[in-house]
Order: sequence, then C-alpha cells, then structure tokens
Amino acid sequence: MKTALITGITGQDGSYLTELLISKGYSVHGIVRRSSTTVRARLDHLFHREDIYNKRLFLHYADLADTTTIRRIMLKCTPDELYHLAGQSHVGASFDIPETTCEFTAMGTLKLLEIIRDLEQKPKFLHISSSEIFGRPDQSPQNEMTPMRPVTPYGIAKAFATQMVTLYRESFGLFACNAICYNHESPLRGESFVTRKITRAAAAIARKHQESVSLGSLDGRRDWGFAAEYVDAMWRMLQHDHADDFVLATGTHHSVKDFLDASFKAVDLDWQDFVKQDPRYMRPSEGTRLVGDASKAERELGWKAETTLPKLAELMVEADLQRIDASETKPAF
Ligand code: G4F
Repeated sequence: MKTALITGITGQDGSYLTELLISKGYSVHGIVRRSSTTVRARLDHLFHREDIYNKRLFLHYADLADTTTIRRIMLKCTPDELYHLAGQSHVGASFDIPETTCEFTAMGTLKLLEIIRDLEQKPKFLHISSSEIFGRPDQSPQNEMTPMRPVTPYGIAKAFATQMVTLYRESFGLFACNAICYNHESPLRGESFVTRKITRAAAAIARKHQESVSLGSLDGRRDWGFAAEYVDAMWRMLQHDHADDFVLATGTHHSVKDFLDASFKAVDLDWQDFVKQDPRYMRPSEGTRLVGDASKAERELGWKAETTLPKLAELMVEADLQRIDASETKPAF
C-alpha cells in the first residue's frame, strides 16, 4: 500500500485527491491547521466510514511554518508521495494580506523542500502552482516555457515557489514537480471564488432566498475546468517516469459574464436582472489572457480536461440547489 501526505487536505482539491487516492488503495495522511472548529465538511463522509478514518485516512495538526512538526510527521508516516496543496489561495485577498500570502505560499513551499532535502527516504513531491505566475503574458495560450510575469502578490509568491521546486529538482535531484493549474472549480469550491459565488447566488435567487449578487469586474477571462479532473492529473504526474512541470488547463477561456450566463440559464433566469457591481470586489491589478496549453500533459500523461464551462456551471448550480432543498427539509432543532 502506498502512502501519501497531503497539505491542504480539507480544501477542494485535497478532498477530491483524498477520494482518488483512497480509491486507488493508498493510505492517506493529511496536515491540518489547529482551529477551534473540527468541522471539515468536504471530508465528512470519509470521517464517518469506520473502514477508512484512522485506518487509511489520518489527520495531523501542523502549521506550514512549523517545520519541526512537519518533519516529525514526515518521519512518522514516511510518505511515498507528498502533495503540497496548502496556502493562501485567494488572489484578491493577497492584496490585503501580502505578507501572510508570501509566508505560506512562497516560504511554506521552500520549507517543505528543505525538509525533503534532508530526508533519507525522500517522497516524490507535487506543488500546486498557478496560472497566476504568468500574470500578463506575451503569448496566449501559455505553456510550460512561457516566461513568468506575475502581477499580483499571490502570483509573485507562486512564481517564487514554482521556481524553487524546479531548482530543487535540478540542483538536488528531488522528484519535484509543478502542476501549473488554471482555474478549476466544483461544487466543493470555496464560496468567495467567483464561480461558486455565482452558482450559489443563482440557486438562492431561484429559490427566492436572495435578491441579487454583488460582483467585481465581469470582463475578467479565465480558463475554467472541473477540479475532480485536475487531481487525477496531479496523481499522474507523480506516477510519470521522471519529474517535470505540466500546465493543466482546458485550453479555452471565458469571461465572468459567460459564467453568469451559463449559471443563470440553468435556473431559467437572466443574470442581468440580478447582478450588481461593487468596487469592493475589484482588484488593483489583474492577470489577463490567462488560457493554458495542456498539450504536454495530454501527450505525456494521457490527461485531458473534459468538462466544458456550461456543463461545469450546470453541475455546480444543481449541487447548490440540492443543498438549499436539503436544508429546507431538515428537521429544525
Ligand atoms: O474566482 P477568482 O477569485 O479566481 P482567480 O483570481 O482567477 O484565482 C483562482 O484561480 C487561480 C488559477 O488557478 C488560482 F491560482 C487561485 O488560487 C484561485 O483558485 O476570480 C476570477 C475572476 C477574476 O477576474 C476576478 O476579478 O473573477 C473576477 N471577479 C469578479 N467578481 C471576482 C468577483 N472574483 C471573486 N473572487 N469575487 C468576486 O466578487
């Protein structure tokens, strides 16, 4: 049985990856931050499975800055594969908390690489990088060779981490890879990201729980795929015969307006009747023309994003409608 360690196990990607690895027979360890709440909704169904929780799925408390504890966890569970998904992942928020963003996203990654470098039994390492490293690129679509030109604190922190991963691979021989991910969404997406904010609003407006939704720029274009497919590519990267970097993307980009259109169409409404624009959600600087060329992943890993934007929006709206309907039929305590 292979053992995997995941940072950021309670996030969207961490949950899908855990499901995938458990289904492949792995023993999965996750690093979580200590907090006053133990609610980890995305993994709840696995915690209730007696054959899984504390048998093949284990959680350990540690902060990314706490290298002593992380080293101890690694020595204890001796992972074959380490998936590093944790970090401050909100691009807009990175303008408000740039130091925290760099501490976790940039330095957190370097600290993990340093720990691995000293280990006798080194796990294969996957870092979840981001299209934000390209910022305002000269070429579109972008591939693994496109120069980095980040324009947000988050993108700069990710560019640092990405280059460190490449450096440790080339200089110290680590099996270390960057999954350069474009936006990937799902019903498990956090509610402050634009897609989930829109699908939740479309469902709530359709059920008459909400009257409108406030958004920032509607012209931003993104390459949006389905998260469950992207974690499969991450796993394939660590099964590849050599460590490398791969762009993971759909290859098509759409505007926020397109996503609104598809989501409100799923509940037979016109988004223009419900959307307000609010300067609070505008960013001081934005990446542009971010669309990925994932042909290397297709060629070498046999991976291709399949879910198209209308389908993605539809399945997210459907999940949000089901959540509302389920909470309405729950007995009140
Ligand atoms: O959903 P977003 O916040 O995603 P963003 O900034 O592209 O970042 C996500 O994808 C990256 C690439 O994979 C990841 F690295 C990163 O960690 C994160 O997962 O915003 C998408 C677009 C932007 O143009 C933004 O300005 O939507 C626009 N937008 C318009 N109104 C909004 C809003 N974004 C948010 N979060 N909230 C709004 O109200």
